[in-house]
Amino acid sequence: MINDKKVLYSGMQATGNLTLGNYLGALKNWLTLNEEYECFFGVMDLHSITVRQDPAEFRKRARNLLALYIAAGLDPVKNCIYYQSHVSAHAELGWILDCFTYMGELNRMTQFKDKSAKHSDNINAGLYTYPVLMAADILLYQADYVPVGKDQQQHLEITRDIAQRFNAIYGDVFTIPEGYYGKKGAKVMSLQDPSKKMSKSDENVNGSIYLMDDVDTVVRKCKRAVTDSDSEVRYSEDKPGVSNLLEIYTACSGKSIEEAEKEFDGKGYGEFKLAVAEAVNSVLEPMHKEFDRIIKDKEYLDGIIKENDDKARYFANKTLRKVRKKVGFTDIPR
Ligand code: ATP
Ligand code: LTN
Repeated sequence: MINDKKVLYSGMQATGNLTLGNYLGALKNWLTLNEEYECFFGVMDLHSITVRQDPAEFRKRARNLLALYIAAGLDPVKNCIYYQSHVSAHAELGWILDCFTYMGELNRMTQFKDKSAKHSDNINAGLYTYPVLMAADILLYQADYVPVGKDQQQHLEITRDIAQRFNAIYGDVFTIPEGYYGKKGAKVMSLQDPSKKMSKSDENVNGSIYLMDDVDTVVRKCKRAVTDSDSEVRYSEDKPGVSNLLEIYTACSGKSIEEAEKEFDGKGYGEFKLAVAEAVNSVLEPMHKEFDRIIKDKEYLDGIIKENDDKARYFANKTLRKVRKKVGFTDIPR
């Protein structure tokens, strides 16, 4: 608890350009939570280097991500929005927790398997211990809830296992976090292959709608989205393409699936796809305006970063001190 509020922690990697999946599966849910909880949202730049990054591009992406958090509606005064790499406690606790994590557990992680298949020339140890660093992120802030997309559920489970193992040895050190999964948009699929999740690192750019895509690009991508050979707008397991578009449409418009099915009853896919594009653009356009304003205001953004770094460090170091003591590291009063 911080200020009598439960703590919520989440973040995104500063790799690639954010997609509508990131927004609907994660960011959008964060917006509704910041009144009720004490929230920390990291730009997960330590995690990003598990895949090679071009330094200049990476720096820009990380800053854009931070600005996008704010543009999407997260108030940087009420929420602690910060860079993971600015708080060294993440890397320190990550190492300590490595020593409380079994290789057998890490071997089961599906994200590791997927990413090593994708980056077979660079299967590094960081990619392998990625979930342990993620556990450190969450446990440092004694988070009660972690809002993420369904794809991160396995990482959350290992976080709980590590925390419980540590607590069983040393007493109540960590809060055991729970996942928090939004109902709509929990898993947005690729527009080109609805059996795959929409992902910012997908090579096929037509599969993903990026938050920075302009109006015409969104229309074009929606028009090209894979559907099926009949023409019925109906939510069903055997219609993965149409069902995915319905998920996107309802998440962006606030309508229910039933309402949407009724709205497009007897109408073809062409009309439906245009309506999906319009709903998406109505979400993206205001975000673009805010983003442009924020990213230009260097002084404002730098000020926010400094303040929030300090806040994050304060809470993270509090937990780290406790952990160091429990483990038995030697600290002397200074
Ligand atoms: P990458 O392609 O680089 O692995 P990603 O697009 O999967 O990236 P992450 O940075 O791994 O995105 O995830 C950021 C957040 O967005 C996480 O909470 C994740 O669960 C959520 N998320 C990512 N993709 C989707 C999706 N298609 N649908 C719903 N949520 C998603
Ligand atoms: N692995 C996460 C990003 C992430 C994260 C976290 C999310 C890193 N550390 C801590 C929540 C809490 C992902 O979304 N791919």
